[in-house]
Amino acid sequence: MSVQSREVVRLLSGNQAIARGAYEAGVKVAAAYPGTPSTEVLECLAEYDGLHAEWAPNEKVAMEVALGAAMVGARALAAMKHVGVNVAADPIFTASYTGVRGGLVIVTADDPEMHSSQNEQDNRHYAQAAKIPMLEPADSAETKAYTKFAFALSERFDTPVFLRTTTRISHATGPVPLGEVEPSTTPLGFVEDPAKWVMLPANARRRHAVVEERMRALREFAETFEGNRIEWGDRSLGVITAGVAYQYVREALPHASVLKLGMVHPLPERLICAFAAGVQRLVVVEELDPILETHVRAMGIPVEGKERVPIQGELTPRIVRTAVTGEVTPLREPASVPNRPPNLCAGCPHRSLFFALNKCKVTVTGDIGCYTLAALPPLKSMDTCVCMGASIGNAHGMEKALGAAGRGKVVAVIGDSTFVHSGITGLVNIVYNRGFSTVIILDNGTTAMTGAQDHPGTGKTLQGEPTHRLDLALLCRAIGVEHVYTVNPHDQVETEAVLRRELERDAPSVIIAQASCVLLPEHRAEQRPRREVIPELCNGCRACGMLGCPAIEWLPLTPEEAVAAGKKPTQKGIVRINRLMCDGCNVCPEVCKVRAMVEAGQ
Ligand SMILES: Cc1ncc(C[n+]2csc(CCOP(=O)(O)OP(=O)(O)O)c2C)c(N)n1
Repeated sequence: MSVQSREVVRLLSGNQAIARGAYEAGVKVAAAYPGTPSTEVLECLAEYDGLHAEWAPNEKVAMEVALGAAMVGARALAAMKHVGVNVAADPIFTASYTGVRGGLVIVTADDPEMHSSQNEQDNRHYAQAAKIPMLEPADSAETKAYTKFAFALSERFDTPVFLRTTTRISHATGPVPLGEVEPSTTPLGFVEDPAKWVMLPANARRRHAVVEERMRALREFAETFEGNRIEWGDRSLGVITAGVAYQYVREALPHASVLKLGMVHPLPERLICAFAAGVQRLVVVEELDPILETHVRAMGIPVEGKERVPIQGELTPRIVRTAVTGEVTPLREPASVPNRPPNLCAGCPHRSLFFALNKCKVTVTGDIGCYTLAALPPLKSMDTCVCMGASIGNAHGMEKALGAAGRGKVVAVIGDSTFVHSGITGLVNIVYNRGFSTVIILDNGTTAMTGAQDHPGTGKTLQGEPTHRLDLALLCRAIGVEHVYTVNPHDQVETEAVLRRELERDAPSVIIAQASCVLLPEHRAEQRPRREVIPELCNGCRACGMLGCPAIEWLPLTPEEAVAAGKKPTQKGIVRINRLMCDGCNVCPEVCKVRAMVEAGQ
């Protein structure tokens, strides 16, 4: 084999494969807002030359940026986690009407089992509702191939194309043959065409007809799309499946006949009929909602599905085997790993803020980010969490409903990235509607939850290059909030004083709790004195345990050990600070009533 003809194969995750596929398709513009499990798509794309990749402040903007690029003929991609599609749904639904010029691919990374999400919605519904074709790969190689193909499909049918992955596909790695870059031949430039681009009702009515005609053509295309394929096996059982569920079916039911759908919308009805006619028993195995099943049943084909296969959570080969055959495979003994609840890092500024906030005894409308962990013990200081940006509207709604009784009783807490994503309009609303809420912005200088991505408030781009830094305090003042204060949450005395003062205020106020995320390299590079406990002073009261800091360790003592250590026999233990973990935030000394926590010696 000559060197030229040898295929290069790389081990790539699904997310890396999407980036590679987009690169090979000659994508020109890519935009995203981070969110597990899709985050790495843009991080990987940013490493390729010849394209522009950016973090958008939220998914709606990412989608609009990608659509703009597609309007002028460039191939473009927007990537988001499943709930991001909710945020971007407005432009997505109308982009279905306008169509594209350059290929436009929308990556939706769904999260069955909710490994890191607030719900497990099945975004195949969006393909149906927005009348947009959707491809669903089953491994990394298919993910790359489908991504590349999706751009061509988009241009051929003048439509955005959804590429749906789920966590297992996004994060699992597999061999991927690399290919050549094959860009679009569409010339760049805006071609005026109001009937296509200006969705006034009169134009939109005509475009809706175009969409219906396109769906008809796509249904025809689906019949011969090679990603929809029958794998004949034992004809006594036929399984229709797609995505990662296909892998489970192949493992659990190796002899079954399988119809693997690579395109989950629209569906190839003739192919489905042919498959159903060729098997004695037909079962649909799909994760989450009965989307394929409902369609097959509506075609008048008797089929089994969700009465056997769980509607909730991820599937596994074991679940699939039991669901389809009734055979129960014994579970392997679970590994004996101690249960460790998620916790904020040692030195996390969120812990300090919530510790101070706890003392104020208020209802805390929360938001999504690392700080959501404050809802768990021992801090237990967040009372609601719905979706990104909801904290501010929730607080305002509570206060308006409670009237005078609610004054000073409700606080909204939101991270800096989340505030920029979808908190700003909530704050505008408070000012506009003469609310009086206190809003706390937890400004740790990053999008920590998803792995420390930059955002408009960090002053750095996706590529880490310097750019304008959005000044949150200035922005809040421009919105009309007259009382904007920045505090260092590690300074408990100041933070508590400002919190109490602003809670009492009869006007909206914003407190920016500003201290770096401990995982940022610049923070780690700083030298800060660590803390240690003077064992002779510790009386085992465990007041410091209320911080939930992982660097604070509890050493249990028997009555004999307590006496030997010079303590009362009733003292149950003493506290020790793990110096490797301590970040030197200096909050624990404020909590220790016996002043046992001091600066550590070298
Ligand atoms: C619509 C939507 N997009 C993305 C996410 C994923 N996500 C959850 S919280 C968050 C941002 C967290 O950053 P920040 O608000 O700064 O808080 P931090 O984690 O830094 O404390 C992201 C991107 C989501 N849950 N919903």
